[in-house]
Order: sequence, then C-alpha cells, then structure tokens
Amino acid sequence: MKRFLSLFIAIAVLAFVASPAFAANTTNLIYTPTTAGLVNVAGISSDSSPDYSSGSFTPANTTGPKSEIYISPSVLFGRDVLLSEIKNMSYWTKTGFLHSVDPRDWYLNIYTKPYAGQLGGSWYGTRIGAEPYFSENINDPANTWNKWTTDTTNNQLRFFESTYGYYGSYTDSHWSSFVAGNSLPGVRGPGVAYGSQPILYFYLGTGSAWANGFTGQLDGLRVELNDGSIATVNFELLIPDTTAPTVPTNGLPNASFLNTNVFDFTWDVSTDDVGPITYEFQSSLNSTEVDGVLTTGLWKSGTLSTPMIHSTGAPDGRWYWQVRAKDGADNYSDWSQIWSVTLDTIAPAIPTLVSPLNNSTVNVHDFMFDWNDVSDATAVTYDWQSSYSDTFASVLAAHTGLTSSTVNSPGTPDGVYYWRVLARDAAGNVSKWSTVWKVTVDTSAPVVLVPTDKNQCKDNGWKTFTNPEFKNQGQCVSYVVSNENAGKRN
Ligand SMILES: [Ca+2]
Ligand SMILES: [Ca+2]
Ligand SMILES: [Ca+2]
Ligand SMILES: [Ca+2]
Repeated sequence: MKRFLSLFIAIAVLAFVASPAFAANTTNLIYTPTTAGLVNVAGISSDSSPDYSSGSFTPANTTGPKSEIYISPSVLFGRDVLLSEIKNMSYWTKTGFLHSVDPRDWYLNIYTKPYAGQLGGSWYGTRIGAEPYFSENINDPANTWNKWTTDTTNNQLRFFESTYGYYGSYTDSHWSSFVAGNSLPGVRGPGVAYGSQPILYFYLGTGSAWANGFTGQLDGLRVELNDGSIATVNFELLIPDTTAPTVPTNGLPNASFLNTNVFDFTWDVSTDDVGPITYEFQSSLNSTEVDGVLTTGLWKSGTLSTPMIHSTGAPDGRWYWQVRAKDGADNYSDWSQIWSVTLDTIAPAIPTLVSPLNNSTVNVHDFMFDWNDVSDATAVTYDWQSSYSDTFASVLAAHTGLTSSTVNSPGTPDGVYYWRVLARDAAGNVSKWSTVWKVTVDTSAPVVLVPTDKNQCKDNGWKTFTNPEFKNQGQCVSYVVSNENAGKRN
C-alpha cells in the first residue's frame, strides 16, 4: 500500500511539473461597438480584413473625439504579460489613400504599468507607439486591407516611446531591438528596461489632431507571446451568430389519417441565442430519406415565421413531413423527425348484401350475415344493424368496426328482421347504408294435427279444423282412407 501511494505521488508531481509546458493558450475575442471601454467606435457590417470576417470598426464620429480601444493583457491572455514576452503583433487597416498621400491611420500603442520608483502620479509607466506610415517596406494600396506587423515582411512596424511627446520617425527600431532597450529618462525618473515592464494596455486609436474627417477602418489585432500563446481580437458590428437554433419538435399530425386536405402541420418553437427564428417545412409522398432527411419528390415551404403551416389541396396519399429552424444568420438546425399523415378524402363504396338473400327464411337461430368486401385507399371496417322495421326506427342489434364482411348472429329468436351494412375507411369517411334486406327466422316445425274424430274431417271440416294453409289436408285424407265411414253423414 505504501509503495502504491508513493508511486501515485510521483505521478502527480510529474504531472504538476509538466503542466507549464501546456500553458500556451489561444484566445479569440470579438469586440463590437458596445464592448465596454471603447470610445467613438462604430461597426461596419460587411467589410472585413482577411481572416477576420465579417465586419470591422470605423470612427463613430469623424468630427468629434478620437477613437480609442484599450485591451488589457488579462483580457487577452488571462494574466500579466511583460513587454519581453511579445513575440509579434499585427493588425489591419483600410484607408482611402496611400500613406504617402494621407498618413492618417489607426495606430498602435502599448502602455506599461507604473514602475517602481516612478515619479509623479501618472496612471501608466511608459507609452510605446507605432504608426503605419512609418513602417518599413511599406506596401499600402488605397481602399485595400493592409496588414501592419512586427514581422520582417512588408509594412514592418517601427516603435518609439511617446511618453514625453515624441511621435516617431522613419528610422525608429523594429520591435525586437526596441524592446531590448531602456525607456527614456524624464520627469518620471530614470529609464527602466522595457522588457521587464508589465503591460497595462494594448491600445488602438486615431490621433487627436488627425481625427477630423478620418474614416479609415480597423480589424484583426493579433498578439503572439514567446510561450506560444496567441490572442486575436476581431472587430465586428455585431457578435456573429454561429449557433444554430434547436431542432423543432414535431407537433401534429403524426401517423394519423385525415379525411380532409385542409389542416395544419404544427411543431414546437425552437430557441436560438440570437434569432430571429424562422422555419422551413418539407413534405413528400415519397418516404425516401438519407440520414433522416427526405430527399425525393419534395414540396418545400420557403420561410415560415410561425411554427405551423396551413395545408390545403394536397392530393390523397401518405405524406411524410419534417421541419427545420433557421436563425437570422442563416444557421440551420437539423431537420426534425420524419412524421407522416395519410390523407383520404374519398368515402368507401356502399356494401352490397350477399346473404341471407332478401326475403328469405332461415330455420336456425345461428346463422351468418354476409356482404361483399369494399375496397378503399385506407383500411375499411363495417357497421351492421338489424331492426324489426325496414325504416330502422329503432335499432335492434348493431355491430361497429367489423373488419370482415360477415357477422354471425347466434341465438336469433324467431321473427322477421331487416338488416343493413355500411363501410368506413381509416380516415373516418363513411358510405351510405346499403339497401335493406329482410330475413325471417322460423325454427318451428309445421304443426301436424291428426284428426281424432270423423267430424273433424267431414263437411269441409278438413279445411276448417286446421289452418287455411291446408297443412293437414293429408291427415284428413289418411283418416278417411282408414275410417271407411268418416266421410259419411251421421
Ligand atoms: Ca472583423
Ligand atoms: Ca443562432
Ligand atoms: Ca377512402
Ligand atoms: Ca363477405
């Protein structure tokens, strides 16, 4: 156990020691004109430097105060940063002129924190500046996004200290040699080594005296540190919406049948970080799908502002449908589940009766009523009724939802019955009632009366002692034959 524990501690220490090697971080920020701390900055929506879509900054007021953007190292890197830690810096501007024609542009400053022993009450220690028009190998076409950088390429920035009112020249140092030097001595005291100074702010702004009429644009500040950390600030009119709305949840109809083609498809509202949310609906009589998306024979709605679509006039059949949400930046949610609805607007045919035949008699209590099957686009069931009257003023017996075209009638008492049938389809369409048929149930055997007295058969008595149907005529004949005096008068 002890050995196991010490091994565990060793691993933990190793992990702790190793962690600084992974400290480099990348931070990509978006600043808009409403970001706290900005002065006289406006956004442009659809003109950006390469790699920093989709908008940029411009002075909000070209006759008023200068534009100012202060960004602290803690915002960019989450910690204090010394000047010596900066590996490189760059930013982009776009102006209407070559800098040889009009040198005004957004410039870069770095303020350091007040240093130990600094004299006076200034809120910063040193102020370091860089102006695009002083850059080496300048290549700055007008009305084009130009990148200003500490790298040894075109437009390599030169740095100077402006704490005491010096504002640069074409012969100032590039970053690496500048930061290796000392700050200027002056009223704040003797110079200090730049490299050891913690940064108070990175700053991008327009010059006070030059601000009037300047309309140049700014975008894409990038600062890289020696430890590999990289921070960028993308200047935008608005925070870009890159998050899709939630997938709509289907409402109605679902796996159901409708006997009208005038109805609504509905779904639950989606949510989105920015909005506004709209919807797109699609449907098809063809269920073919790829990864949950209908692909074939599609009917598409266009943009819908409410979570429903009214449907009218669609042909009968099984319709598959789904919907997706879209936000104002055209981010789409996934398509919702594919649901279906079967439209059937046509009633089934009227059933034709088969048996017992109309006006027939059956001599059993248990028999079957039968009629012809009715075919329909959707599943058919039948309703059956019987009555003592052919008007069905009151229904004697009834069955609904019969799935076969027969019904048994066990234990039917003797009597005269009328019966009829109708058909229903799955969508609730109903045929008219069939013609009415009559059936008589008579299970009683004929009454056979045997004469017991010759008088019962004489003088037409063979007719009258029994019923008018002459059922017993044969019995009288037999009686007379076997009683020789039966037909004679007494
Ligand atoms: Ca931008
Ligand atoms: Ca969104
Ligand atoms: Ca039908
Ligand atoms: Ca049948």
